[in-house]
Amino acid sequence: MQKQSENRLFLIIITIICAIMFSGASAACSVADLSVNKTVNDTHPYVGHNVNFTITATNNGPNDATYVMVKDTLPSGLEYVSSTASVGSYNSGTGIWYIGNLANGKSETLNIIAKNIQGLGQMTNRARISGAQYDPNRCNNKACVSVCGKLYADLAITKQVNQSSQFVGEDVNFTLTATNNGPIYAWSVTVNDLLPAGLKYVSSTASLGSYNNGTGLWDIGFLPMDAQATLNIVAKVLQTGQITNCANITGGLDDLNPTNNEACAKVCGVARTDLGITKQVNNSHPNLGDTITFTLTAINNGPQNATGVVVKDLLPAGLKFLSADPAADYNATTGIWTIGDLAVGKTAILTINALVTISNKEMENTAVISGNEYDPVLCNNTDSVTVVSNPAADMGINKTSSKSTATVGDTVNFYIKITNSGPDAAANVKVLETLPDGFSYLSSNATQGTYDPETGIWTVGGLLNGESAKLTIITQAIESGTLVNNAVVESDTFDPNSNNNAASATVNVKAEEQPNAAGSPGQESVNAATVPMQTTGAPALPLLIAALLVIGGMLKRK
Ligand SMILES: [Ca+2]
Ligand SMILES: [Ca+2]
Ligand SMILES: [Ca+2]
Ligand SMILES: [Ca+2]
Repeated sequence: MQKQSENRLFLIIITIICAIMFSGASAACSVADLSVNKTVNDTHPYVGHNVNFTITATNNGPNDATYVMVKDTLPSGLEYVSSTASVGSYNSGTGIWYIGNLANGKSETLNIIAKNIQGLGQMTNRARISGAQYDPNRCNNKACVSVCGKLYADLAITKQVNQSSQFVGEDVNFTLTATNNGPIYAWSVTVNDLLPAGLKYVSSTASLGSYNNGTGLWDIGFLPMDAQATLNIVAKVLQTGQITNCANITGGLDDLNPTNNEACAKVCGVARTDLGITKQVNNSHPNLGDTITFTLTAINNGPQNATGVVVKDLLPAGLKFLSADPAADYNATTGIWTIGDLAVGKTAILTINALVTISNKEMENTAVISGNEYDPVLCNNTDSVTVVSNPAADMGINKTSSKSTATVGDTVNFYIKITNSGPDAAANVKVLETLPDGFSYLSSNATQGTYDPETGIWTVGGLLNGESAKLTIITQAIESGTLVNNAVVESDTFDPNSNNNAASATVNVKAEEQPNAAGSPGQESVNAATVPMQTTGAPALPLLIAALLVIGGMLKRK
């Protein structure tokens, strides 16, 4: 109906103009070759996207044109958005762009922006120009341009791992989530997730489609708008350090948002190995001055090889380092035993020789092992041995006699002194003091303990560091000769110096003088008891008595 009325109007106008011309006036029927051209900026607009049509109306003359208009009705599938005209205005309802006058040689333009609401398929937009003048060339009065709609879908992938770090040999769980953000359904959806080196496929579960661990392709297929599909992949960690696992998603449609089409998850492979140390000593109760040997055994219980293995074992006070084997691996100053690499199941052994420099002391010696790798079992990384050095007491003995020369029948005193020079108390001290033949025991006295003349044992008992005890034995010389009296001290306590544990006293005993013998044998013993040790010379009192006897005899003879 509209078109018919337009044509009618056109004919009326032409009739009027020509009637005037043919009425004898000078004017003749005007001729104007109008043409229209149409272009579009995008022949394949995505659904929901705009396209921009440019319509150009031109008067090719030779006369000016009037009542010029272009009719351009948008086809179904294209929705009017806006328009801009160089002259006149466009009525999207009627599709008419009324230009009015268009001078010979002039052009006017109209831009129409329309949205693709159809999606797929061809949409042809036509334009037709007309004016009041006679148009000798109708072939250029129409123009059309077609657009073909396209679809797209914004696919997205996310990827997560249940643990950011995991021990080598253990599993991690990756979760992939594929999403179709639309605006329409997607097909031929595929996720590529080939596990990188350092991860070994164990198993997988997909909510949609299937996963091929050989190709790494998760074939989802059809994925509705706003729908999600998930894939769980269990993989074993094979190596240490960071391992990056990426996945990307593609589909049969264009994806206008590529930023969310790849996702990566990182897992850090952690090495672990169980190092252990044991420590032994060959003598846990040594004496002062002993050399003891520690044996350290380091072991790698696996499951991985160990690197940077060191053992710290500093000798405690009271133990002086002597040597180590292997010597180069042990630093006695720092106490560090450097092992370095230690393969699974391997052991390393170090021996340390140490001198015991303190007595009566409990010394704990600890070794601690460590390496570069994580050690899940710490209770075997330390081992200690306790060395308890025995008490030590340097017992010394000194022995003298009241005289170095004597006559048979004389009383001879033996003086025995024992001293504990420490450093500790001496327990159960005894002195073996057996009189040699030639002396007859008379009596004895001791500052501590008792002397048994039958056994010759002076049982002293305990002596503290620095304490002394004395024993005096009173004897009578009954035989002549060079008589040696030995004495030996001992105790249950270790004696670090055995050089001073024995002493002796020698007495030269002469035979009794027969002619002038006077006095009883016991006379001298009484005097000797009052005379302290006298190693040389003769007692003064017997000489005095002998002199008095000689003088007495001389007087009788007179
Ligand atoms: Ca024309
Ligand atoms: Ca995307
Ligand atoms: Ca360990
Ligand atoms: Ca001694």
